[in-house]
Amino acid sequence: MLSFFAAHDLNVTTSSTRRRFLRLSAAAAAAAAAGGTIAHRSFAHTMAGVPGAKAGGPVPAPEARAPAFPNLDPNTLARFVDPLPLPAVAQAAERRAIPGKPAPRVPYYRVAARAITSKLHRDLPPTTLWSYGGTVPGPMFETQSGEGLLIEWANELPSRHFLPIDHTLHGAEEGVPEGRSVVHLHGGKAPPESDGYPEDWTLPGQSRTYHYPNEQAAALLWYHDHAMGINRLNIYAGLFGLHVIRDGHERALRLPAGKYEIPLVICDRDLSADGQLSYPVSADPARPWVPEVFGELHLVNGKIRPFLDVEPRKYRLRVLNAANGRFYRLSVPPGVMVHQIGTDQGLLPAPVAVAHVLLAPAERADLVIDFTPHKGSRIVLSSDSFELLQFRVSEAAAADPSELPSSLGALARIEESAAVQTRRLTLDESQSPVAESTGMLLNKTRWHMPVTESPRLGSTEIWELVNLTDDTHPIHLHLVRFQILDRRRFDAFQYMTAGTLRYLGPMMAPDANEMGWKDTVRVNAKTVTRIIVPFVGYAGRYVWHCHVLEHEDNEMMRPYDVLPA
Ligand SMILES: [Cu+2]
Repeated sequence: MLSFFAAHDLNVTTSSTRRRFLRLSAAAAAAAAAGGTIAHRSFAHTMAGVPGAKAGGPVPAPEARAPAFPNLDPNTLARFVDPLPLPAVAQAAERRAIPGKPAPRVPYYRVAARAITSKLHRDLPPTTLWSYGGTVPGPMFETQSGEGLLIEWANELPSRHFLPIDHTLHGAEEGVPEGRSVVHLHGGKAPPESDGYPEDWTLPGQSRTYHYPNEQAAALLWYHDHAMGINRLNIYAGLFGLHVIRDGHERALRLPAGKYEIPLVICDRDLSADGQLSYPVSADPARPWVPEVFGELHLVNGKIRPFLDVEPRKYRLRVLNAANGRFYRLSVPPGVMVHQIGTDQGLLPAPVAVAHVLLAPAERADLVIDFTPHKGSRIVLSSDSFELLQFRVSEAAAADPSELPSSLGALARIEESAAVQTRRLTLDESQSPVAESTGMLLNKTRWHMPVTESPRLGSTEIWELVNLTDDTHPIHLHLVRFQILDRRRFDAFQYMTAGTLRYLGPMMAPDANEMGWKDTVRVNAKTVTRIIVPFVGYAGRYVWHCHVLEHEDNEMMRPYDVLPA
């Protein structure tokens, strides 16, 4: 058994607790201000050293913004009363030609984003959500490597948003349509015009057809909204779903399949007492953005704390962390054997026995869990103290022809010498005088500034991500997959004052369950994380960003250009 999360990952928890405290404090201050007892003053922005940053002046005292209902207490909800829903498999409407190519004709799907209501728990009234295809998560695309598909993404959303837009954020200014939406296939090697560029949104009543060539190895991808400045709200509202790619290599391994392969999409939400989505706001109604969101309720495939009946045999669990900002640290009770067999972009070289699985937002884990010795047991999948899902293992013996091979296939590590360039890129945070986050940047550069990263198609680069902040940031690059080289702690104070990099410890190899292809990497606080990236696929404009959605929406995202070879 390996315990493979490093001590510095715990910064996530520490920092989140600090922020939660500060946010609650701010809310209390606002409520008091509404009563006339405390004159609330907004924090001045302090973005010293950040090009293009403006210092925010004093602003008028905010009006009361207390939620109409206090949030629902998760302890009031009965545990494990709803069966785990499984996402429906998307059905192609017909076969169509790819634009500009008469043949071959490929499966064509149409998926509409629209408002729905859904019961998140047996004892709750229906909750208003935004959905792809009528469910949250949306329909699951079952696809084959090398077999492309077309998806017409139709925007049938309401024209007004139901969650708190912050009009001070880039791309979300007053007057920009609130019902905007654009879909990105996370982990997909897609041409730029089908990648879902954040500013390439559609309006309600419009649609756009994207082509996904699927020329990539078997992996669990996911699609989600990526609309500029409101991405965090659209995903919180429910705009996400899974896209599985299969291939012959994976099929030959005889892993648990069919009804023994279970997708698990995990996320957290807050609900008001009447069961409606509650997205937290700052104390300043003119700037409702909050730096992170941590919901009290945990949903798996759209239900709060569901259960799943299983047989005493092996199962394959395809897990996605679809939360806005929460890191999940998954575990089952000791004695239940779990192996990780794959990561974001496919299989590991060999299974890794795991005691915990740490998943940042957007990361995926491919797990094999063995219920064989646990007939008649009830086994809870948890994240620290949060219960997520209960497995109910039947008493009757079950046949299990599936295998957990000792080797999953060769996976060559990329030599550092293959890189033609190393880019040093910082992760930056600015804070108010009371340590409330006011914004995060990549390389001290805002979204609208000219492109600074332009790798050439076909070349390999090392990106050295220098995290000057107190948080772990999951960094995601569109289009490509990469390997993690190493992580190393450094003296952030010296870097910020003198500009020189002084390491404070040895190079740490990636964890055993990070040794596969990745598309999202945890860049730990005060740590340099190096990734090696072959830029293959297509020339054109893409983005890279932090996958804490509140960070992404507030400038922690940059365009990059893949130049023609
Ligand atoms: Cu971040």
